[in-house]
Amino acid sequence: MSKRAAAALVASAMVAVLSACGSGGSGGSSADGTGSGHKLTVGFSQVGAESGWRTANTKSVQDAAKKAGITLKFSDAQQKQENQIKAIRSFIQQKVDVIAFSPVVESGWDTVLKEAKDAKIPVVLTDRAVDSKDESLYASFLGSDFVEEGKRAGDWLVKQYQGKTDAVNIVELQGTTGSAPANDRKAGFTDVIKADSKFKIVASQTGDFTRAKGKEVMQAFLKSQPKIDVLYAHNDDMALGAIQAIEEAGKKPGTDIKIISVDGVKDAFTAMSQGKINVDVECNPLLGDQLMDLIKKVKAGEQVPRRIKTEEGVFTQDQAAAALPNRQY
Ligand code: GYE
Repeated sequence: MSKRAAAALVASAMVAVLSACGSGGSGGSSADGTGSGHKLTVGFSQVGAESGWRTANTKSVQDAAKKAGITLKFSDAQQKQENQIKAIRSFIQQKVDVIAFSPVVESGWDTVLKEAKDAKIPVVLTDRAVDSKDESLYASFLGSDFVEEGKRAGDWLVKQYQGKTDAVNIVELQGTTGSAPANDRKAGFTDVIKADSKFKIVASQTGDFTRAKGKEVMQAFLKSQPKIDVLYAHNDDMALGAIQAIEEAGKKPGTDIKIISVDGVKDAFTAMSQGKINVDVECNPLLGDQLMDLIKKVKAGEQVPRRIKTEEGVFTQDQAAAALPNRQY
């Protein structure tokens, strides 16, 4: 498919979702908005509480469920796949109407998804994707395009060093190993920077999307790498942890080491307005309303797009202070 055709497809899917939000967002005439009078029960297995992004996402999902008159059974997996599998099995046993979940890693879901399918409980993926070949195992996936986010991070870097020939040493703080955002943000970024051999990823390790791990791994990078020009962090929490490590090592984040981050949470905008992060690629966690709408449609047997992408931007330091008061997360 051409890029333009793909963009048109995504745009039409988004229009469909947006207009659906307008009409069904308040729940319609009956509690579940399907006109049946039966209150929907949804089992939702969340990844954990590892980051500012996640906190905002959880709140968005819980608020939207309440608003839509949906009973939400919420389960926190503490970043462990085994906990998510247990939660999904328990939702199946409880005969919930729909299961929604944000898979901590991409692979290893086929068995439990097949169990849900056999029990005739539809599954909706949100935020992160699975790599299952069998597409009948889930109804739809609502979330960001992480490869695109990685590319945006790479595009900024390429522009920043345009016309320069010296080697640019990059350290990378990866998200949770095996997760869609870690895999895809790495792939998108690498894809863009590989065109110019001056860009070198000299060290790359997981910081599990947390501040504490981001700090710890950055400390190790600072010890082992004689020259670091750029830090690419797969999320803001790891970037914020790394900033502490850089400052404790007597260096200036954003100046001595340029910092590229992803998410766009408030704390990162504050750091950006102080010159400590150079650019932040936005990833929107406020998926709750769209998710509830999608769930209602799936339960009602309506045709839904297989893939619904969220719209996002890129923010630089000169935009940070102005954008800060309006950040919702
Ligand atoms: O970027 C990170 C969180 O899956 C998009 O997970 C999400 C990522 C987000 O822990 O902060």
